[in-house]
Amino acid sequence: MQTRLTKLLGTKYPIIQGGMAWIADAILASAVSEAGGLGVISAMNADAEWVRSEILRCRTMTDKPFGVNIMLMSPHAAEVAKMVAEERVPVVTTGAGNPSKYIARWKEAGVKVLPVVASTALARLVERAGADAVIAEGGESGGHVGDLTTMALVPQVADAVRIPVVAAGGIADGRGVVAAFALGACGVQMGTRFLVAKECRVSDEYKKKVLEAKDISTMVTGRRLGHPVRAIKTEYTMEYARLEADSTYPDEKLEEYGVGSLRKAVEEGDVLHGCFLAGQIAGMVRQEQTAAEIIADVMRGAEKLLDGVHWEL
Ligand code: TUI
Repeated sequence: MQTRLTKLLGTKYPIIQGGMAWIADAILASAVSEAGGLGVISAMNADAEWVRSEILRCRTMTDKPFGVNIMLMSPHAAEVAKMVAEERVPVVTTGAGNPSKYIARWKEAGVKVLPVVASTALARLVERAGADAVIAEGGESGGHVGDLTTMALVPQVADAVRIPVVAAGGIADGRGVVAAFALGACGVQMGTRFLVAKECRVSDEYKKKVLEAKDISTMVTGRRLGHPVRAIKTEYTMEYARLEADSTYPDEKLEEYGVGSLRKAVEEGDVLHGCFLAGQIAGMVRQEQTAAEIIADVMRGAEKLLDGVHWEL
């Protein structure tokens, strides 16, 4: 299936894997890219040398295009931004901030730039700064979330910019892909469904939490500190919500309570202190599959719905 996104990225399918912090490594990214999507390595809070080693590792496992996601709140964002230009990675996606100051350097190095945006204002800004496409991510997604839903955000971003729009947040199957097309996107980004990929090396407890989740199993915490994140509801997130609502509990202690919780979920499977980031579609994710099976299943579903439909994508 060819769309403006597959032409831009040089991929077989219009599917990007979300740059999930602590989770999206060279193994997952190369598996998604080999399967015809765009695999993405998360730079999370790591330094440039760690990210460079993941890029080199990815290149040993695939010769297909892949990306690096730079979380702009990371203390190492600037050095990682410089390094991905040196390495000429095919694609950069960004999250949790405005990447405009880095875009010219990436473009000079031939890097395709796809910022994640949660508003039309940021979409317009990054288009003016030279972004190749935008990923419009609604608050149904896991991790750091904006205010708008995918349903409301994607068509407004599609009207606001001329560059291709990728929809993210709440998409897990072919129905979501076709809905994204109907809203004006020419591709999707999925994170939560890839959490249970065989090539995704999160703890077994993490996969179990996603597989057991139902529609109302996620919640958002962290609004008080300005970084709202969606995760699977657990004792830990409920306690965080209680502390957050308690105005006598200081911000610094709340911040402290959150430190390390994602790593504890991903690496240790710590169900008491871990924060299991996942999107609202976790309830639709029913089985562990290879990245190739996930992509084939999503595309089969989309193509079935699109049979006989002729859209300009
Ligand atoms: O970034 C994400 N998802 C993430 S980042 C992350 S790591 C983290 N851990 C703890 C606390 C906070 C982050 C986990 N998940 N998605 C992309 C995304 N970007 N969603 C929303 C935004 C966004 C929001 C506001 C992008 C820009 C923005 O405005 C920035 C500006 O300067 O205008």
